[in-house]
Amino acid sequence: MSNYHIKHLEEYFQVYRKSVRDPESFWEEIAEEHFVWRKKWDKVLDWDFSKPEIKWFRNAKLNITENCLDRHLHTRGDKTAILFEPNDPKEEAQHITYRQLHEKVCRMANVLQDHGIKKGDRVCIYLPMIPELAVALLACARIGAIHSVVFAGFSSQALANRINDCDCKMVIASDGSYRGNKTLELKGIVDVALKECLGVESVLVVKRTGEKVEMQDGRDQWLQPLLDAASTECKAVEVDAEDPLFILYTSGSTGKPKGMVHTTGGYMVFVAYTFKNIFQYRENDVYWCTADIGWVTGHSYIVYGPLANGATSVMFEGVPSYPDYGRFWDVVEKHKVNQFYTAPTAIRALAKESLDYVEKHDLSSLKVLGSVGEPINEEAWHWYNTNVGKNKSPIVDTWWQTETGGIMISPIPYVTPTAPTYATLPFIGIQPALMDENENELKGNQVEGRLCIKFPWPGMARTIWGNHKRYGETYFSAYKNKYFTGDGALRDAVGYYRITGRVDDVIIVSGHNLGTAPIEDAINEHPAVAESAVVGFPHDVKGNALYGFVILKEVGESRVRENLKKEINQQITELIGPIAKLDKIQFVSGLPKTRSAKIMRRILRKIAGKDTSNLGDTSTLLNPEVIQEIMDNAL
Ligand code: 6R9
Repeated sequence: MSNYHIKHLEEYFQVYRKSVRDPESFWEEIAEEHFVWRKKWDKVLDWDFSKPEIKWFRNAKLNITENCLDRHLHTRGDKTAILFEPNDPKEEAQHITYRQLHEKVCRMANVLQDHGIKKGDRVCIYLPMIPELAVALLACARIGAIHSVVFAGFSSQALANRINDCDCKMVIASDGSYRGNKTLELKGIVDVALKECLGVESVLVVKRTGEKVEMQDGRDQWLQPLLDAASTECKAVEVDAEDPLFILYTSGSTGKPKGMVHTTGGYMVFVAYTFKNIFQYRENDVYWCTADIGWVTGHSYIVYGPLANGATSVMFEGVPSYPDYGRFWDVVEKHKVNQFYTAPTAIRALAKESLDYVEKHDLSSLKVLGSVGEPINEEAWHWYNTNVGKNKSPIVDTWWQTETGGIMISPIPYVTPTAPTYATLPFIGIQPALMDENENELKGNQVEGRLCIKFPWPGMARTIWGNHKRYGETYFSAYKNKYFTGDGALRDAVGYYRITGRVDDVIIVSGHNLGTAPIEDAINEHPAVAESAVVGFPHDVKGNALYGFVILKEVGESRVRENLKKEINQQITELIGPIAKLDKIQFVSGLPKTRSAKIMRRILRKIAGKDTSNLGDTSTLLNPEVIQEIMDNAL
């Protein structure tokens, strides 16, 4: 038997050593014993980080939906696969069994095929957190189409860019979405986007809110009647282990968003194995991850990881504050949730509200608490541990990225002793390295540096869609033969890792990655703006918030300037989405620049964070005089 389910610390160390000593036979055993393949691989791993090229399970054939659905039908046909909890607590929850989910996926897969979608085609999914979203992912996977989910909070421009970047032929959207007491339109956003997307042949529309929408003849259709008419059987299309399963965009420190490409076989093995261990999932548990499927956490740990293990995965449409701040705990009590996985920003927001919201609910079902998306600060960790976990449910602080596909550094609950703010130990098969500025690996403990990974793992992204060169440059050029994460980390005296945050120009706001470059581009498109620089500053709920330093072409009167602030945020909302709005905007006459004309963000970050006692070395600045002015007027 392979070590699929780790149960104590000694076993962790033993299995970890095995996974590092002989990664190929380790992953081969896991892959062989716990998944169904149409054809086995002839080699487990081919890799060369200098190219970069990574291939797991060479020539193996499979369909991931046979692993997530078909194989459970005999043993778990009537078990709930997806437990849908709607935005409005008065609307009834839906328990979708494995058998029903299989049927729904087959129906939708048939509809996609009827619309000409074939293996390898890209389908953009722009849906709120309703069951059709999960069904749409799986329906694509069923027929070998590549899904590209765009979070339904992105603007029409951001949506259009993503659709065009990977040439989607189809968009699956809904009329609108519910978020707390608000109803948002989505189809209208799609319509605007599609003016720029000439390659999209069809739009399938889910009815959710009943908004009035415009349907373009010959292009747009309501999905439900098509599903009703479709067959409940659809043969799964066989794909290669290295065929792409999905594309998911993530912000980079420069340039446009990167379409990270995840392939099928390795991704499946990695997300399933991490899910099983990091949440210690047992057969009758109810597991809930509050992320949106628009982000990687939802892909890996609402859909693929849980379903590959035959788990019951809660899908929540709403927000933590509606109808009141007790909503999360209401859902935990109602569905007797055993594993609960959320983001520090949500914890901090809830910790500001009365404890009554937590205490009036019975949370005794909880066994494991998870955290993801950004570093969890000590205060939030303790609040979570004491009030939600009642000091008995371990917190798994899980560090990973869109690029890594699945969790990389995390405690295993009831196995690894936890410590606030520490993601603790590398997961099985993961070989982290901390690097100093001279590209040397920092050996031993009590060191701090840049976090790299030395050896491939099955869930890693294989390329950036349409730009393999950028993939190499972004992840494999900073340190020879290592994957560079963009994060800093320290390793303490016992070998535990703490992630210290991004070391590049990506800012994590409420757990969402935002690159400064696209935000600055959006600001600079305003006709009154000459130049801008965006940095993050600490925010007690969002973790970080955005501070923009903006140079105007003409200084103008203060009333005009106040209006300009609104217009700049409006511009950002239109080009990216409301998540990228600036909390503070300061108009400046210049930006601190190095002699090579690079903006010295380090200084701006200090000013934005009100930490100006030591600005560090400013001797290489071209225009040191602007610093005083910026500090004098800082917000
Ligand atoms: C899964 C996800 C990735 C970036 C990552 C890091 C930050 C995620 C974290 C964490 C500290 C954790 N991050 N989890 N930082 N502790 N437990 O969030 O993917 O959206 O691509 O973000 O998020 O900075 O590099 P993604």
